[in-house]
Amino acid sequence: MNAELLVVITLLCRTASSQLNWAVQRDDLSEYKLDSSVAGVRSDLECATLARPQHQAIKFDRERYTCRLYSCQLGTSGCRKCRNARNSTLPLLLVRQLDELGRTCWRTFQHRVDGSVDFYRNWTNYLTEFGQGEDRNYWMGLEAIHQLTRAGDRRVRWEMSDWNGTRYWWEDAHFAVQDASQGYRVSVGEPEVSRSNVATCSHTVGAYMNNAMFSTQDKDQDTWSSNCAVTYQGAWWYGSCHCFNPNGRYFTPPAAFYLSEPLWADGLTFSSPGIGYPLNHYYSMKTFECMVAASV
Ligand SMILES: [Ca+2]
Repeated sequence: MNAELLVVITLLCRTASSQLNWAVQRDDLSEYKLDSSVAGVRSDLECATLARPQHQAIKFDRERYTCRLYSCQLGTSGCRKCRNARNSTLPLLLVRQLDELGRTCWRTFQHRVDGSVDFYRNWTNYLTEFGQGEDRNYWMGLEAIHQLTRAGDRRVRWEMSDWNGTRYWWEDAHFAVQDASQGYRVSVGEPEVSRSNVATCSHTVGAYMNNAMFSTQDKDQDTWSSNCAVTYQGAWWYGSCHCFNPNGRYFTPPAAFYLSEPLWADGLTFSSPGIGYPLNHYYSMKTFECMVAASV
């Protein structure tokens, strides 16, 4: 690798279309769409000045003097995953920063891709990391999530895909997890419609996530008379009980398509008000990923 590229360089240019800067970072181009390719460009800097707000990554080809402009297929604030940034097999791009604080990528703290890791675990297990790494089935650990978000100014992004390959995402402007003495209580801002392609529950509805402590099968800290973690076979910031259940049981088709009592809502389900199947508790998603804005 070119030594100069080991350093994440923030270009000082500020384009007319954006006040955010750019950083050199790896990412998965399959999540982007090539919008245009401009010939006769002489530098990264010039390439960056050509980007419009929809362009979330650019790539300057030094040999052909060509600037490629990419939009993200997961919304204007999507793509740019930290787990990709650390994957040396992926191409180096110039990516737009996520926010004014210089964050350049989404850090994965939870991820499900298949049923090869059991997520129905106890409190002690959820305190620390488990799984196969951020690219696959993964839990960062409550203490690490607390440390990552303790400043309290993190954006959070949720992504999932159904068994037809349709991808859904939504974001909240704020996400912070308190420490062990507070039961790893979460505070989460309201969903931001402009950064989402799916409507989701309001977190301030008392039954759901905001201000909930974390619960596991052996530590009931929810607000329900029974134990949400046992009933819904997961571990989460349950209120009474959940709008989505990322750490629930992993189902594969055809079982994933027809959850019903007593399995209703215990898969990787997502309930979107007013939309219906498959965005309700009868359908278990294929993948789920939870991320916060961070830097590499
Ligand atoms: Ca309870």
